[in-house]
Amino acid sequence: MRNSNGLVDDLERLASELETQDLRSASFTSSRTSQTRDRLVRIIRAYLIPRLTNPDAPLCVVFAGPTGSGKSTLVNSLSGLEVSETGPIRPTTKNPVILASGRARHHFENVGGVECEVITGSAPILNHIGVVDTPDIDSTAVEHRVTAESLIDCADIVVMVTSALRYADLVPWEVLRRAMSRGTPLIFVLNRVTSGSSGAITDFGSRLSEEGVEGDIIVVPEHHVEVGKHSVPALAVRELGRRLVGLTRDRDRYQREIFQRVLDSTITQISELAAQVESDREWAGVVDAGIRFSFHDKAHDLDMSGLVTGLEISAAPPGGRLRSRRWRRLNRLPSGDLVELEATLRCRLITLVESDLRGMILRDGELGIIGGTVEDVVRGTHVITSQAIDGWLDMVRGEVDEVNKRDRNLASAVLLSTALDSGDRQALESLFGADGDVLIERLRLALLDRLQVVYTQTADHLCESLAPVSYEGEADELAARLTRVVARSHFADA
Ligand SMILES: Nc1nc2c(ncn2[C@@H]2O[C@H](COP(=O)(O)OP(=O)(O)OP(=O)(O)O)[C@@H](O)[C@H]2O)c(=O)[nH]1
Ligand SMILES: [Mg+2]
Repeated sequence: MRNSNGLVDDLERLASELETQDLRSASFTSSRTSQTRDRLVRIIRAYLIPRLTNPDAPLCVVFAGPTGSGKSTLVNSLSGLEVSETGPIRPTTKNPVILASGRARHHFENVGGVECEVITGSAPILNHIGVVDTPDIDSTAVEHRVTAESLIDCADIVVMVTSALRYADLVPWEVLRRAMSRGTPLIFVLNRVTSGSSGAITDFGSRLSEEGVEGDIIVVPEHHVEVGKHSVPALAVRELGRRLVGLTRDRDRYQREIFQRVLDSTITQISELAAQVESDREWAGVVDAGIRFSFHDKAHDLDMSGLVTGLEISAAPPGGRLRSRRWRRLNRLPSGDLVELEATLRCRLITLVESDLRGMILRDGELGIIGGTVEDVVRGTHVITSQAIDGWLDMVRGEVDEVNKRDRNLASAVLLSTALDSGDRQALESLFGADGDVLIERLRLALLDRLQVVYTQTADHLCESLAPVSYEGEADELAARLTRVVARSHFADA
């Protein structure tokens, strides 16, 4: 158990690399990726490395289990101290309490990032072990469970305490699986068994085998607890104490074995995590491609008819520029009218594009998977939408430079209405001659190209917004939504 071959450095490097991994795209299919990562880092930093650097520290025995199962009572009884509060109010233990020998105090003041109250005593059992009494794992106080789980991650042995009344509850089994996945040895205590509840022993045993757990159960019968006492008679915990002391007899071998188990399972879990992250990233790539595909070329589907209204220009006579002098004079447009037309069009175009984008985001991004709201994404594209439209209006203004100064406002209005809608082709010819049609085609495409940039950037923005926030409990729904997006893009492909 010495750091003979630079293992500490390797583990430290591994922990740092894990910590700095960017897992943003890795949470599409699993909301637990970063929790798993944090846990593996904790096991390396708070268990594996300390075991190499402090090989003589006492074994850390963590008592865990549901509220009221009698953990604190057992811990008190084992150590002969009555230091951990017990009581009828659930939950009782709010912060972890550690019983250790005076010499070992410093090993237990912070366990896996959890600040612990250490109480020292001289009971012989404390020469070899530190006993950790954890808050319950099943109460409504979520932080209790988090604390207990962090402590379990640092344990050399976990004593799972449950009672004849509570052994079937769901949460303890989840915690048990977690402890097992780490490779931690477990001792099972079925506490407070009465003659009436002896069936629970067989039942509990079957549940353990269903979970693939080997090992027998230490049964602690219900004892009389005197008023004002926080422990049961020493006899009640004799078997448990014997087992714990037994483990410490060949302590070095035991610790080497546990260290190796935890190390192996940590490495396996890191490999699994890496594979998961890799496949999540591929999946994220497919989702991104699906979204980008749906936004591709979509600006060209915009229906801009009806955007130009209130423009009163009489029908132009046939015969082109030469024949239309009178018509141009009659339809001269005051600058104020053109400014108003441009402003109205600008607003209507922005509204049209934004509501189209909103609809597409709602369909493809679908609320809940984006880091914020649909409105945040739409708002994020407002500036580029306005810039695209302003740029295009400037372009239209530039096209009338060649036109007789007095007719320029009229020419602008005709270009705008013809480019966006069918407009009056005769009017176009009266102002721009035979080149009018080409000009309109160019303007129309220029607008669509500019708007398409907005659609593409919105797709980018949406993909970025898919960065995971907290999907706890929504992972399945999320996966289903993303599958729909991808399926749609394949459908469109076909
Ligand atoms: N009569 C009797 N009462 C017991 C026995 N063991 C525990 N109790 C009582 O059960 C209640 C809960 O025991 P605790 O030791 O506080 O349980 P805990 O698991 O630490 O509970 P939390 O701290 O809430 O997680 C207390 O009132 C104890 O006195 C027993 O063997 N007999
Ligand atoms: Mg307690």
